[in-house]
Amino acid sequence: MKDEVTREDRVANLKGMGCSRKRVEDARFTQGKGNYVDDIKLDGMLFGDFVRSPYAHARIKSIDTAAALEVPGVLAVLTAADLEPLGLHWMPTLAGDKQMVLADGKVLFQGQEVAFVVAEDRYAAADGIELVEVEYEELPVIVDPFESLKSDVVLREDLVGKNGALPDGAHGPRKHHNHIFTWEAGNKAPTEEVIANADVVAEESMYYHRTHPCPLETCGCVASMDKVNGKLTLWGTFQAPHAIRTVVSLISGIEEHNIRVISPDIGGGFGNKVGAYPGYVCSVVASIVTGKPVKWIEDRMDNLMTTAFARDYHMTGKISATKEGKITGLQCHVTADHGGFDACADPTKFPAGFMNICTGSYDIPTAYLEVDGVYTNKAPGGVSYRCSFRVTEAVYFIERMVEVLAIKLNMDAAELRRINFIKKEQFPYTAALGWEYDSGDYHTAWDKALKAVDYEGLRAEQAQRVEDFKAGKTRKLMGIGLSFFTEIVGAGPVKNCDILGLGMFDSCEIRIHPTGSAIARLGTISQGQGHATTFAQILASEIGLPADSITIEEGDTDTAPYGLGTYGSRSTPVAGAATAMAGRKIRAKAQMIAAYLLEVHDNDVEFDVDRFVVKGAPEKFKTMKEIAFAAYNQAIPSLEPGLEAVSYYDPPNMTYPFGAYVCVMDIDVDTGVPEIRRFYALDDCGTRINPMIIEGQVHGGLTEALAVALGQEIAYDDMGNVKTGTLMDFFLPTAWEVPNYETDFTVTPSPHHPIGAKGVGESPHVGGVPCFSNAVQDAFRPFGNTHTNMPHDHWRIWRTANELGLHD
Ligand code: PCD
Repeated sequence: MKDEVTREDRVANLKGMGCSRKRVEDARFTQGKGNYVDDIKLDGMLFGDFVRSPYAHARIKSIDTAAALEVPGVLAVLTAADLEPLGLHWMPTLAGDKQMVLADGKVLFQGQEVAFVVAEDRYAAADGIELVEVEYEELPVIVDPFESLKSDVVLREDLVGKNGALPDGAHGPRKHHNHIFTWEAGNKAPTEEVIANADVVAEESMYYHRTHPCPLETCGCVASMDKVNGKLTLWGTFQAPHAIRTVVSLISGIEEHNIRVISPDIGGGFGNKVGAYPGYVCSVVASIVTGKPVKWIEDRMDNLMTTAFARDYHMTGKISATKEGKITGLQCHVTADHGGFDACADPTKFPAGFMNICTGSYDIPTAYLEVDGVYTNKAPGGVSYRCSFRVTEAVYFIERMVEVLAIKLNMDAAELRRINFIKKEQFPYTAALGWEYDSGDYHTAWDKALKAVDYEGLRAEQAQRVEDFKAGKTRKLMGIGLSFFTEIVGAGPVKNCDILGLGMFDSCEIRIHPTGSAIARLGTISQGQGHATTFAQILASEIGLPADSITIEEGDTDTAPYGLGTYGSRSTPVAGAATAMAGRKIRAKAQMIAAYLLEVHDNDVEFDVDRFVVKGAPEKFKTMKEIAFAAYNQAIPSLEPGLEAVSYYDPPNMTYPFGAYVCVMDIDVDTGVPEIRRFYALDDCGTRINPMIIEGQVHGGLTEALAVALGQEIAYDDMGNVKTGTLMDFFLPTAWEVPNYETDFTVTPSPHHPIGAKGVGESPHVGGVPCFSNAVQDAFRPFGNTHTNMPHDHWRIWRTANELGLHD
């Protein structure tokens, strides 16, 4: 029988950092007790929905709303003409551009919002939409950014001055009326020189296709203007509720204290819910006009066709090396298709996000990157989709370039990586394109990964397979996909990262209750990541109260401290740090209280798991629970009552998680069907808060990576019609397609983060896409393939086999 509570018991009781604590939010979610936006039902609530353009580019000659207004239940139809007097027919985008809220004179992409029908319910709104008569005059459609830059057709007439003058855009001079910006990093001339004089140069062009995060829950909101007290409440699927409040205030003129933004439960965000959409503005206006709450909820097609897409990067690269394989230089040019409006959600100074992390995990002395943003007749957006700001594109680029270089050098791609990795002793490492990587140990991770999969054995098996294939003994090829990635997450230092002028710090406010339980509120917002579970674990370890006694609350701007929200895997690096720092303030005050209660000097007590102990006398202690009570019940000289703390944390740097992935794939050359035999993922996200949640994040991210690499895309035809606007055509993997993932880890803490943690949510996607793609490419390498574009769906894989003559 155990009669003494050991120190281990006390640690276990906290369920603090490092513990695979079960997700506290799941009790609700698995019982249908979640509270999503569409669950909100208010008295007299109306429903608004959009008339959307069937054309990708057309002039609007007229809009006749008379018949729609006759429909029983339809109360109002808003058009740009109604919004114009309020100055709300256009709105600013996060990228410094502006975007039509409702079509003003023309439409620029299929599905664009033309009119907003407000009705008593969703069905009446749908009937009304059918009867709004819009007369369009079709204009030439441009879906190719290269053509766009050559075309006489002006997509954005609003951005061309009199006499055809081209005023600068938000990111400097524009070269053409359909050009948005040019963004450079690194040194052009020295890089060109290195490449011109190199022993070996590999060149490749690749298209990272347009895709979409497609969260299970679509975007939506409920706006409720209380005209009596002048307060606007806005519930919505917002990944950044405070930023939305500020934006709503700036564009509506309603003072910020009169706006309450609430993000309730969110059914997946994946970057899709960072930006501001016309639906939000129209719902607010409709609520002000009607004096009633107005709900707007997208359907699946609306979501896929019109809300923020991801990628659409055409990348061309050159990589140079010595004969031995030491990389000497890297050059990258991107033509970035931004659609009709530049509505990316990157920090202000980074119009191409963190694409300048494209030197990857390698010690590349010289590099140059140039990105041209271009308008086309496609939906706007360009948010992340499980990649902080174009890191997925950057990692895909470098991980393909390294493979292409290995082919050129006739070298093993794993070995080529190994000899070029940044070495452990080089950290903090400043990359040629400017970032300072905080910490890393790439060789250890790589060796562990290759050993775990028996890399040598796999290569031998693959060679045998090629022999067998040539001998007609099999029709299946084997591909070994490798990728090693470095992520950059935790935007970010306020000095270089802001969104709309709002510095990207984050926050945590803690209140300890007298009986030793607590509530902590953060500026971030979970969309499924499990913050209510993990942030309580950070606090449990920092303040010595059980995680089960700590409530985490996020997403209500009336109660939560100001923060920039959850995307770019920034919650752990930034709000997680704020949580630890606020916890330490609590602990500092607790120390004074404990010393007073124990009648010793402040410096004579020390923290131990869940208590303060008199140094050298472990039997003399006060538990945090006792201290909490004393904070409210004792008059302690020179200390205020209560136990609360707040921290606004501006991180000194981003964090740089990394990982080593290997995919083993069999490909049937006659059907083009890939079969994933094995997927091994080693992630290093520094200190691990909840290993089980990390594993779940990795599974989720890898599955989205599989989707993107092997079939998911938003495709357009020449007329700008979206060909993949429903789940019949848009590939969303199910348990059927998903392999068994093997996860692994190393731990290289971030030296500047208070608990050494780095983000992890995006990593598996960032590293996963090139890994799946490299596996496909590698299977065909022995037959002369260097590169084929994603998505590698069955048809494209079959076509590659065909083009390589494997069907002859
Ligand atoms: N963690 C731990 N540890 C470490 C890290 C982390 O534990 N070291 C955990 C935390 O706590 C949490 C998670 O994990 O819970 C995550 O985190 P992070 O990384 O920090 O992140 P966040 O910020 O929180 O989040 C964000 C992300 C993103 S970005 C995305 S896309 C996605 C992810 O997240 N999304 C999502 N994941 C997820 N999941 C879910 N479920 N849902 C969702 O929606 Mo973007 O930018 O937005 O594109």
